Amino acid sequence: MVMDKLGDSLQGALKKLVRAGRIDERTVNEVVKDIQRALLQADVNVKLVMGMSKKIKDRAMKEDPPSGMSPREHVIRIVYQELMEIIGQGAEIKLKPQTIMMVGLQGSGKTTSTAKLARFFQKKGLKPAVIAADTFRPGAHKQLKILSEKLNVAFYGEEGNPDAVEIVRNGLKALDKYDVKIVDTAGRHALEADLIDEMERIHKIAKPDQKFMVLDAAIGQQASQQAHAFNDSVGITGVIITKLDGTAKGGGALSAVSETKAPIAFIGVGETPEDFEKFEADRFISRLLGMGDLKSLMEKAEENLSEEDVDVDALMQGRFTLKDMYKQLEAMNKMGPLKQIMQMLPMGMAGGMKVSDEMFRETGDKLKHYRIIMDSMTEAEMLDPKLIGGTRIKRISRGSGCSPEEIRELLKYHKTMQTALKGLKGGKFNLQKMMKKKMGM
Ligand SMILES: Nc1nc2c(ncn2[C@@H]2O[C@H](COP(=O)(O)OP(=O)(O)OP(=O)(O)O)[C@@H](O)[C@H]2O)c(=O)[nH]1
Ligand SMILES: [Mg+2]
Repeated sequence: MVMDKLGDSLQGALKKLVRAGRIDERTVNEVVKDIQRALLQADVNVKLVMGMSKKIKDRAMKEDPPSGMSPREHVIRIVYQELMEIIGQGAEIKLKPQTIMMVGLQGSGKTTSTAKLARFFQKKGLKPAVIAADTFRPGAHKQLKILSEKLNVAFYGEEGNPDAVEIVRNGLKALDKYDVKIVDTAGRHALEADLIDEMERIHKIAKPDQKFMVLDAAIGQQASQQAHAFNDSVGITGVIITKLDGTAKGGGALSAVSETKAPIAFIGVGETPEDFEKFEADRFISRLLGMGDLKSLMEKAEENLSEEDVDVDALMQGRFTLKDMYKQLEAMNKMGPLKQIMQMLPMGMAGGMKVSDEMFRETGDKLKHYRIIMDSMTEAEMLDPKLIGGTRIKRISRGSGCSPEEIRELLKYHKTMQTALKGLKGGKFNLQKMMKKKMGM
């Protein structure tokens, strides 16, 4: 998972609060020490960490818990708020026609993020198009072309033309009828004169509404220098932090960017076009702290499911037939790796489990079997699984080539999901309630 290690350590620290008999100065000190260690390991700046820990300590000892909040919850809330403070709010992304210019050093993930961004707007119902204005690196044109073809996104490029500015000018004209035009530019290994000059000229022609700087999370704290440098030359409106899936230094990059006051717009969490998230600090931190993230799960679901796919109202009332489950499995398929979905569930729902890659693979295989089994059921059985008795199980087993045990397991799985969904109904969206449950308070 993204920033797994930091998440684990922070969750470990908060668990100390639960285990402690009383929340006194000693407990708070211990928890704060653990948090310090966790943040430093994630490459967050020492000064920032020290400042934050002092604030947590002071507030935890001096402020009275708001009414109705236990001392434990109070401390957790302070930790949450102070983390928000160092990560900052995400950038505002408007869902309307606009031109976006991508800038960043070589290999930071500009081209990949251009495609991901196009996908993002496409899912929101806008018509995106991309322009290949990297004439510096051989193959850049082709790379973006292939990516956009896969996504069914309009592409403009002029292979062989070395004049990036001209390409952008022509491209914007040719793509006039598209809503969101994203310009991929060349990267260099450092912010040098050539690059600045080209960026400025493209900037003048494109008059972009957004200028996103793409930044590799692996550079950690140094992100701050880079953000400053790009900001000084073209004035960036948002930062895309990529490769958060592959580094332990994500905390450094996130906090350093936040310090420069350039808001973080998106994060890249893998190589496929779906591995991309709009950055929202509160969700991000909830997830780090292991409090689940129903909000983003729900949004992800909304984006990918059309209404006929799932009857959300029925689900919320606990009406969850095998047919619904089948649709859900299909939807999950659409949504991409199961692992990502599971990570967005609150710990309670995923059973508080730490799931290994292996288990995810197994679960994925299982779901495939489940679908085969359900294909052998009748419509009536799908709507009312109680109809499925011993003889029917045998029939379905023969029809699907799966064992009767597996069919029983599927029925049990359906029951569990049904119960879980009933639980969802009970207002678990409330953060405090979720925390309480998770922390056993
Ligand atoms: N794991 C992971 N890999 C990423 C992510 N974003 C980009 N990459 C990979 O990073 C490498 C470089 O990405 P590009 O998009 O080509 O980078 P670029 O900034 O366009 O590079 P230049 O055009 O050479 O300046 C590719 O192998 C991408 O697949 C991410 O969020 N996670
Ligand atoms: Mg590129």
